[in-house]
Order: sequence, then C-alpha cells, then structure tokens
Amino acid sequence: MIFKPIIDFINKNSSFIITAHETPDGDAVGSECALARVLKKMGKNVKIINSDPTPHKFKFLDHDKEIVILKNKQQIPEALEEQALIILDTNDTNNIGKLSQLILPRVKEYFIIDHHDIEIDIHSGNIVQKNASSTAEILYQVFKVLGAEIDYPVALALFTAIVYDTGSFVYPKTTAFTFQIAFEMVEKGVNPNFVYTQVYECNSISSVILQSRVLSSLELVLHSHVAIQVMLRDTIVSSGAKYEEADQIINIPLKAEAVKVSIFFKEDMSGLMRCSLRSKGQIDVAEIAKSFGGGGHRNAAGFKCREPMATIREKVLDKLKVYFH
Ligand SMILES: [Mn+2]
Repeated sequence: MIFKPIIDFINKNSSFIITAHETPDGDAVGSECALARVLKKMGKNVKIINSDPTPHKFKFLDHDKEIVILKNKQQIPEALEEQALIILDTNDTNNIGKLSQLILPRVKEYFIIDHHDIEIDIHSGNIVQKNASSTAEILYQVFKVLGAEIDYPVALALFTAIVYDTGSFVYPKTTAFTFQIAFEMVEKGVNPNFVYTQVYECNSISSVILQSRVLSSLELVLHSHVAIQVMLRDTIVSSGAKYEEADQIINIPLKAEAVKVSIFFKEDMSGLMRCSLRSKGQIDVAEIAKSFGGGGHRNAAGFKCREPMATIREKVLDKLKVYFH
C-alpha cells in the first residue's frame, strides 16, 4: 500500500513542520492548510513554515494566520531535531527556499508528497503520484486511509488547491477521481463560485496593469507556435504589483490556436530570473526544464536561469525546433 509509509511517518511523530515549494501556489497553500488541520485534530503539534509570502488570493485559506514566513533565524522553531518535516508539492529539496539550508538539514526526518513528473530528491517510501491532478488529491487519499474527518476548512483547502492546479478542472491530469473529490467537497459545503471569486476575481488593479505591460512584451517565434514574454523587476515596481501576481500571465498566449508553447521569463525582486514553460498536447516542457536544472509536469514546468536570458532563450528554442520543423 503506497500510503503506508506516510501513515507510519505521521503515527510515529508528534511534532511536524509542513512546507511546500518557494513562491507557493494554490496547491501548495491549500495542501499545507488541509494537512495542518488534519494533523492538529489528531493531537499533533504542527507549524506551517514557508520561505515566501502567501499570495493575497490564497490568504483566505490561512484563516488563523498560522503560516510563518521564514525571514530570519529567530523564527526557526526550537528543538528542530525532534521535528518531522513534510514537504508538499515539490520533490526538489532545493525548491523550498531558505528552509533547505536553515531547517531541512537539522530536522529529525522528512517526507515528500508530490505529483510532479520529474524525480529529483525522492527517497524510498516518499509519495510521488505523477498522475495526480494536485498534491491535494494525494492528501485526500491519505486522509481517507487515516480515517480523518474532512470538515469544511479542510474541504475548502483541498477544493481550492484542486481548482488551482487543474486550471478549474481542465488540465491534462484532471480525471473522474478529481471530480469525485470535488463533488464530495461541494457536498461538505464548499461553494465553487466563492472559491472562483477568491482565486480569480480578487486581484489588485496593479496586477491588471502588470498584465498589460507584460503582454506588450509578447514575441511570437517559430511560425507563431511559440510565444515569449518577459517581466523584469522594473516592470513589477512601476506597475505597483507583486511578483506572485504574475502567475496567470503565461497562459494568455495559449488562447491562440497557433501558440503551442508559452515561455515566460520573470525576474523577482531579488533579481533572480526564472523561466516558466507551458505547452499544449504532447510537447514535453518538463524535459526541457529538467535540462536546465528545473522540473514540473509535461505541460507546465520551470527552472531558475543560471545563464543570461538571451542564451537560455536560444537554447530553449533550439530544443523546441524539433516539434515545429
Ligand atoms: Mn501542485
């Protein structure tokens, strides 16, 4: 039974730190909040610690404001050697930001629960269900095996995570099982329109301005099959938006039938450049991201740029050429 190792891990530990990938998204935050609540109800000691702030649109999930954003060493919990760490929604331990240096090496043990296609740091027993629509979908199964009660806050967190990671139930990993979970969550009182409003209709005006500026950087190459957009730090500052508010912009070019791949270079406030990739159909952008030290899913992946943007741009286009000659 693939869930036995996580059940054992939960049963034998009493104090947990939960984290997820840096620049957390809806699946990361929703999964963290759901798991934290279930563990607490089992009488466990639980802290959620992330290296980056919760995007405004997901703050409704963290209603007791319990997510700690690790800014300095004073925030590191005492007696780390007695804490068990659960890493959600990434299997790359370098992808948990500051926690990878400050917390991971000092905890008693850690466990990964993830659904990304590229395997990086998985240890035996860790759960990486590549066909799961979201980490939340895996947690739902863990909760069932645990016999945990899925109350309204847990249902809301799981549902929101699934909505986000499936692009509202349409991305390739969406299955009948995904809908079955959603069905159960709605039966428990989750209002899909409320979740949609929170996640997609509570953006700042600045984020709309940012979107218009980034979209104006749009460049179409390889017979318009590939779209490239760039967001520099200055663009974020001048629009008044936040880095994390750019998360949906990459999807816009894919609305055109001709566009099969969308590339988005985005610089964060620390000057770090990331490259995000989205594709339609069989074009595997996870493999491309992997070749640059990143990871992801076949149709959604990314990596941190360790070379100049122009160099990476050429290398990525070179790898894509095989699909469009
Ligand atoms: Mn996910």
